[in-house]
Amino acid sequence: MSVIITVAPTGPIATKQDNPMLPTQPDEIADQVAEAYAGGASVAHLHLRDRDDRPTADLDIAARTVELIRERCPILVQLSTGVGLTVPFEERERLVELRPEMATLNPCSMSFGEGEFRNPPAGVRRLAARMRELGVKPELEIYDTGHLDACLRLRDEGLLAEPLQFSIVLGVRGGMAATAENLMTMVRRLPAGAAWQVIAVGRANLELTAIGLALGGNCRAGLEDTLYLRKGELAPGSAPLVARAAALARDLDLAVADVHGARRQLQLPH
Ligand code: KMH
Ligand code: ZN
Repeated sequence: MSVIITVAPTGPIATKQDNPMLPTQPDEIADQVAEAYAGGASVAHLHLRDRDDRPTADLDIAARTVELIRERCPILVQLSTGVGLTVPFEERERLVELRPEMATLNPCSMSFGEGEFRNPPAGVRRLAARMRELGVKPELEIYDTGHLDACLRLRDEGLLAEPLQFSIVLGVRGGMAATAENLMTMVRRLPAGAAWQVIAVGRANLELTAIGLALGGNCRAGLEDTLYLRKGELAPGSAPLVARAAALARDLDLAVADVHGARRQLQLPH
């Protein structure tokens, strides 16, 4: 088994004012994804922005971004159906119609910082069913212990196929705090055979990414999760964060998966 590194170049909230290197337009995102691919990322987790840099689920913008990425490198594409807190669920769920290799599935509604992240149960079921129909692999985003239980219920209802793939999200205000203890609790509770990665948001990004790798998980790196390389030093893009994650893995004697290895491990069709 080798470590799958997912690059997350653009999130739902940060702006270029927070970090001028944040890519927001399709060509900027594609360029940074290609750099991250060269540094060891095999999956690209994507949020899109409109011309005014607001989060969007616009299918043309998404398709254009994916096309530009495919021109540059063969990285696996994972579209975020989380999109952004202001975009209605009914728009967000349409993104899977582009049939990316993967897409996120956020199983529950929650507070998210000062905003609300709406994932109504009927919508989540509909989206899970549609992803299964289209052959889009869900990345299950769990921000709390109850979110894992919700995913297991979806599995039991036949809406999710095994092996399940989880992101354990730590550090969002409204979800679990970014602590090693919370990570351990979640890892212990995962069903046998599940793939998982840590998404550590904010200051604890480096530390919890390292702990996740040491525990046998995959990892995610990029400006979506932290805007800084270290305290007071803005990251000049996602590639340096990916390079750091790859170095951490190698220092732990773990191989970094290429796209073929990632496909195999996640049991995606070839
Ligand atoms: N922004 C992260 C806290 C998604 O895009 O669907 C979680 C995330 C979820 O990446
Ligand atoms: Zn995301």
